[in-house]
Amino acid sequence: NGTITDLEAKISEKLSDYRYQHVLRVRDYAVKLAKANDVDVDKAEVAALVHDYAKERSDNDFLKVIETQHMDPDLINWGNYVWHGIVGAEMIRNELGIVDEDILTAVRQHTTGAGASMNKLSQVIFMADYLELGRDFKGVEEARTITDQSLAQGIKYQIVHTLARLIHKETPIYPKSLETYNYWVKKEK
Ligand code: DGI
Ligand code: FE
Ligand code: FE
Ligand code: FE
Repeated sequence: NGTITDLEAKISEKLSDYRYQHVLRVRDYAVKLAKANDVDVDKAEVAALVHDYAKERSDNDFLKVIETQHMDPDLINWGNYVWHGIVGAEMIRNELGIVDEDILTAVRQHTTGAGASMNKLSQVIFMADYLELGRDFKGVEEARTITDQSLAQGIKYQIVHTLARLIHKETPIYPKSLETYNYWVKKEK
C-alpha cells in the first residue's frame, strides 16, 4: 500500500530508530486489538503509526504551536509527555495532512487516556502503546492476558498501575490522567 509506505517514510524521518521500532510494534499490536474488538483496522494502523510522531520535537516547537493554534494556555505548564499527543495531533494534521478526527483524538488521548469520551479506537491505541511486544515491565504478561479478555479491564489495569508508579515517583499528575482513573475504576469494578 503506497499510502502507508509514504507515511512510514515521513514518520521514520522524524524519529530515532529506537522509537521508530516502537512505533512499528505498536502498529502490529493495534491491528491485532482492532481485529479482536471490531475496530476499523485501517484507522488503527494509521493512528498507531503516527501516535509518537511529535515525541522528539523540541519544547520550543510545541510552545510555538500552542501559541499559533491558540491552544489552551495551561498546556505551557506541562511537558513533552503531555505535548507530544495533544499538540502532536496538530502537527500531524498540519504536516502529514491527516484530518480524521478519530485518529487525531486517539493520538491526543494515547498518553493519559480519557473518561467517557474515549472511543474504541482510542482504547485500542492506548493499550497497544502499553502492551507492544517490546514492553517488558513487571506485569506486562498479566496486562496482555487481561486485555485479550476485555479492553476495558486492560485500560483500568494500565491507568491504575501507571498512576501508582507516577505517585510513587512523586511526579505531577495531569488532570486528564485522574479523570481516566476515576472513570475506568468506577466503570470496571
Ligand atoms: O510515548 P511513549 O513513551 O510510547 O508512551 P506514552 O505517551 O504513553 O507515555 C509517555 C510518558 O508519560 C510515560 O513515561 C508515562 C508518562 N505519563 C503518563 N501520564 C502521566 C505521565 N507522566 C506524568 N508526570 N503525569 C501523568 O499524568
Ligand atoms: Fe507517546
Ligand atoms: Fe501510552
Ligand atoms: Fe508510544
